[in-house]
Amino acid sequence: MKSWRILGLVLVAISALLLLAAACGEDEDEGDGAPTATDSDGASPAGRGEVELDLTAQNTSYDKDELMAEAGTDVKLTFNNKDNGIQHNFALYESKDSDEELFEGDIITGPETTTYEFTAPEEPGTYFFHCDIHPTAMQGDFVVE
Ligand SMILES: [Cu+2]
Repeated sequence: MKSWRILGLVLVAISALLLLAAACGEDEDEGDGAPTATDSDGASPAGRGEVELDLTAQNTSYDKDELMAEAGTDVKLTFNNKDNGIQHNFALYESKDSDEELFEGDIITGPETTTYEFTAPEEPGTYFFHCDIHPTAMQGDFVVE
């Protein structure tokens, strides 16, 4: 009977400690979280912006040899293939010599327009894009700031 009561008291004490710990933890989170969210909107993943870019393919060449986006932004790339009966796409690579494809846009046959959506790389630098069908004729730099 006596030991049962002690066990009960111990359990109550443990629960009280756990509740206290949880309450403290929450307070700390709120304290840390609020200023960070307002201070650096650009650095928080939820605060990342969106950028709209466009690229046209005509006579088996792109109308731009450079596209730009901020690191980690959601890119909406409107791709206009004006070449009647010819297939083109946009594909993003780590570098010109890299086989590592960061984004592969669906190939479309002109005349057709599509929108590619992808996230710009997190690391600033100069990346590379080309058309997978005409990799040497259609290429450019994808600059991440
Ligand atoms: Cu092409």
